[in-house]
Amino acid sequence: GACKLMAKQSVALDCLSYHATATPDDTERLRRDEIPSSIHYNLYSYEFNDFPMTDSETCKATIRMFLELDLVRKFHIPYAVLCRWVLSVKKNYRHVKYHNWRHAFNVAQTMFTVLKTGKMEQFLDDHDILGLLVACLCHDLDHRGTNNAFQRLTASPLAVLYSTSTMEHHHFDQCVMILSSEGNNIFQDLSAEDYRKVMKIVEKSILSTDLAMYFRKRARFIELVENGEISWQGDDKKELLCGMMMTGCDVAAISKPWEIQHKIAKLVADEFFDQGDLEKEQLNQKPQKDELPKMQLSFIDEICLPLYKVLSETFPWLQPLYDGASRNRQNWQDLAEKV
Ligand code: 5BB
Ligand code: ZN
Repeated sequence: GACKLMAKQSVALDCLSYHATATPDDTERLRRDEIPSSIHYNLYSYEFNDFPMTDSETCKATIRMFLELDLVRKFHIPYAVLCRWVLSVKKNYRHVKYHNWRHAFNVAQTMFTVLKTGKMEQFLDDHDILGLLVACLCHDLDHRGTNNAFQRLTASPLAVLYSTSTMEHHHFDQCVMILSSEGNNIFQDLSAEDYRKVMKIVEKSILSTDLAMYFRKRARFIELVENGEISWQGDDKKELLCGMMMTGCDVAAISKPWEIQHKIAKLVADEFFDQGDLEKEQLNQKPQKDELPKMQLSFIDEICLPLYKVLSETFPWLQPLYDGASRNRQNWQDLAEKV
């Protein structure tokens, strides 16, 4: 009744109150900076590597993606607002080992490659493309390095607020909050109808990054493909396609050249084991210890290869994602057999 509602409101305030946006100085500096070309940043490549880049370069490369997709012109995004928004988004990622700004940036770059090199642009309209790029950049906002199960088990305020897809709902909330902060609304010139349309795509795309939704999505996707789907038009089919693309980009570290994949897997493992330490502390649980190569093999076999298989059979220009994951499977297999 009323008491429960009050409790929920205070939980919501607890979860939604704090966030910071970009400083005027940082915004002004970025606004004045020259934005190098996509070629300069290697943005069209499935083998893109962000490790050598500075944070400032990742912001400029992000702006280059908006320019190259012609979103700034088509949606009348004020350039200073775009600069401020990118910096604000970066600022609202925490310095956890894996689910940080660099991960979000890489997911966005993979989406860019999938749209351009992967030729997926042809199935989407401008609203979808804007929504997808924003969703990629925002899809893990304020991640704490712990998963949904951890939120539930520790009865975190977030889990009280959202019982399913807990973190993903929070990522979307954070995305909305940044957009509604003074000078951060890159959608400010959209009509009410376009605004609603793009926000719906952002929301559905962020929620679809909950891996718990992936298996259902994949089954429905395969069903459509087997029934000869080729147009992918219509809200439901579009949403499914965008969801599959989001997951494909979210886990694309698995398809990177081996040196990159190996480094990123270690970051994922570090974050997993940090959560394991917290579980021991807060829940008296024993961390389940398994070896990294074996864990990566099951991740590749159960999640990544089936996803990239159906995607590349349907959209041939996405084949490099399958091939990269397949090569890394062999590398992890070799390591698993060594010990
Ligand atoms: C993932 C789903 N989870 C509920 C149980 C464990 N699995 S898993 O066996 O596929 C798995 C995936 C196990 C270990 C993993 O990493 C150990 C270092 C991974 C893994 N996940 N490996 C990766 O390289 C990447 Br990228 C990912 C995706 C990032 C984590 C996504 C969040 C999943 C939380 C449920
Ligand atoms: Zn992610």
